[in-house]
Amino acid sequence: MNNTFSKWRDGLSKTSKSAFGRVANILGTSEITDETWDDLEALLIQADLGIATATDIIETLQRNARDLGLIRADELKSALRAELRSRLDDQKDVTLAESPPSVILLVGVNGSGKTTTAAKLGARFLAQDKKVLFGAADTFRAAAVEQLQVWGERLSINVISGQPESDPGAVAYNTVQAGIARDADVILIDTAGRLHTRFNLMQELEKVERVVGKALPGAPHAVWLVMDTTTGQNALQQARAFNESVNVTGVILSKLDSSARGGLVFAIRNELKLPILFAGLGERVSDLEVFNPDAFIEGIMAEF
Ligand SMILES: Nc1nc2c(ncn2[C@@H]2O[C@H](COP(=O)(O)OP(=O)(O)OP(=O)(O)O)[C@@H](O)[C@H]2O)c(=O)[nH]1
Ligand SMILES: [Mg+2]
Repeated sequence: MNNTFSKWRDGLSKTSKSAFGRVANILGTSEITDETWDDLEALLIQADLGIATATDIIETLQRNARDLGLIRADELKSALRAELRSRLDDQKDVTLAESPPSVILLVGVNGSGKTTTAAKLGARFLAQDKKVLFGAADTFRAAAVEQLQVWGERLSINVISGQPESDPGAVAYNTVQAGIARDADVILIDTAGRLHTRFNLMQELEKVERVVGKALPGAPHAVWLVMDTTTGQNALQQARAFNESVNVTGVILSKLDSSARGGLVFAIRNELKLPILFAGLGERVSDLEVFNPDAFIEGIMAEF
C-alpha cells in the first residue's frame, strides 16, 4: 500500500473501527432481511452521515439489490463502497490567484483548528517554494497571536499582527499590504473563532473579507472553512452560518484522526455542496493531506 493510503488508513482508524467496523457484522453471509437494512441505516446515521444522506443511500442500495437480485448481505459490501465513493467528488486541485500574492482567509468556530491549519498550510506552501506571510487577525485573544507567532518562528514565516483588541480588519489590511511589498506568494490570514456574540463574529469576518479586497482587488482568493470533524452534525449548522456571512470557497476537515465520525464528510458534500480540499490527520505540521476521496473510502472501510 502506498504512503498516502497508509496515512489515511492510520488517520481514519477511529472512524473505521467504531462505526464502519460494524458493517462487517451487519453484512455477514446471511440473507438480506428488513433488519439488515435497519441496522445499516442506523450505522450510517451513527457514523454522522446525517439522516437525509443515510436514508438516501439505503434507498439506492435497496434499488440496486432488487435490480441485481442480490440475496446475501455480504454482496452489499461492494455496492455500499461504490455508493459511498460516488457521493464524493474527485480530488480538487487548489486554484489560487493568477498572479501572486494569493490571499487566503481561514475561518471557523473557536477550537476548530484554524491556527494549526494555517501552520500546516504554511509548511505546505513553503515546500512548494512559495514565499508565505501570516496575518494574525484574531485580535480578540492575546494567546491567539502568540500561537501563530510560535508557528511563524518555527517555520520561518513572518507574522503581521496588531495590538490586542485592535481592529482585525486593519490587521488583515496591513498583512495584505505587507505581503505585496515583500513579494509574498501566499498570504494566510488567521481569524477569530469567538467574539462576544456570534453576530459580532460574522460582522467582523464580513469586514475582514471586504477590507482585504480594498487592499488588493480580487482578494480574498479563497475563504477556507476549517471544520472540526469531532463535533459531528453541529459543525454543519455552524458552516451554514459562516457561509451566509462570507463567501466560503472550500472546506478543510480537521481532526479526522481523533474523530470516530468521519461520515460527516458525506453530509458536508450532500448538504453544503462545498468542495473538500484538505484533511487534518494529526497535530503535526506534516499532518495535512490534500483530500483524497479514494484514500478516504479505503480508510473508513479498512475493517471490512
Ligand atoms: N488530532 C488533531 N488535532 C488537531 C488537528 N488540527 C488541530 N488540532 C488541535 O486542535 C486544537 C485547537 O486548534 P487551534 O488551531 O488552536 O484551533 P483554532 O480554530 O485556531 O482555535 P481558536 O483560535 O480558539 O478559534 C489544538 O490543540 C490543535 O493541536 C488535527 O487535524 N488533528
Ligand atoms: Mg486560533
